[in-house]
Amino acid sequence: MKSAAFHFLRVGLAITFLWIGILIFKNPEAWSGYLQPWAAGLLPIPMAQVMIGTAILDIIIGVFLLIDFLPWLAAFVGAVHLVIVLTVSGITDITVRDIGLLAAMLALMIDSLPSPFATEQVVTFTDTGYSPNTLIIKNGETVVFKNQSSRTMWPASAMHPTHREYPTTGGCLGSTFDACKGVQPSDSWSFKFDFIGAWKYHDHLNPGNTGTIIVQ
Ligand SMILES: [Cu+2]
Repeated sequence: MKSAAFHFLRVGLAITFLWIGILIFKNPEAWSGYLQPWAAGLLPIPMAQVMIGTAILDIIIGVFLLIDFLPWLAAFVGAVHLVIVLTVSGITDITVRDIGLLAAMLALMIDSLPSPFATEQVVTFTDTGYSPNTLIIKNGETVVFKNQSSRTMWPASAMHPTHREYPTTGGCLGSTFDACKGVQPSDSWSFKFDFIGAWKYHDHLNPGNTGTIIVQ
């Protein structure tokens, strides 16, 4: 998740939906012509209100996607909207584009769905080091580093001493994958992994103790 491809798709679809929303808003009558007569006959409220509502919905979807706010929900509503458009407008010259947009929306939704199965994974720190030494997790999962040793623990991204290997900034030294302080025996420190890769870490107080979190 949150790869460059996700952001290209998110911003591209945001521009498309904002743009179409504004176009419909400026000229609702022209766009209502795409509705098949059978679909127009089903409307419980006047056509002009339906088109204004559609314009507002498209703009809201566009704004949500643009600011990366609940992108899975915006993409879901956008995909439902496109299915309705494909259904009520029949096969026209622009159908081909709506199919592509629908596929892109579904891809965006699937990629940004919050995982209901996201669980906590545990790495235990003992006097002999981190266990398991290599832990494989799914992207978005949280790892709890539990200190069950007799000394203070400080997990942090490779490389010692700069801690810059994990690709975030804003930590105390480099990456945010950094406890930034000693964690006392029987305490723990948690970190949520959002980037796919093999992330090496070490104990900042005892850099010989290392481990790897593989995020898939
Ligand atoms: Cu270090």
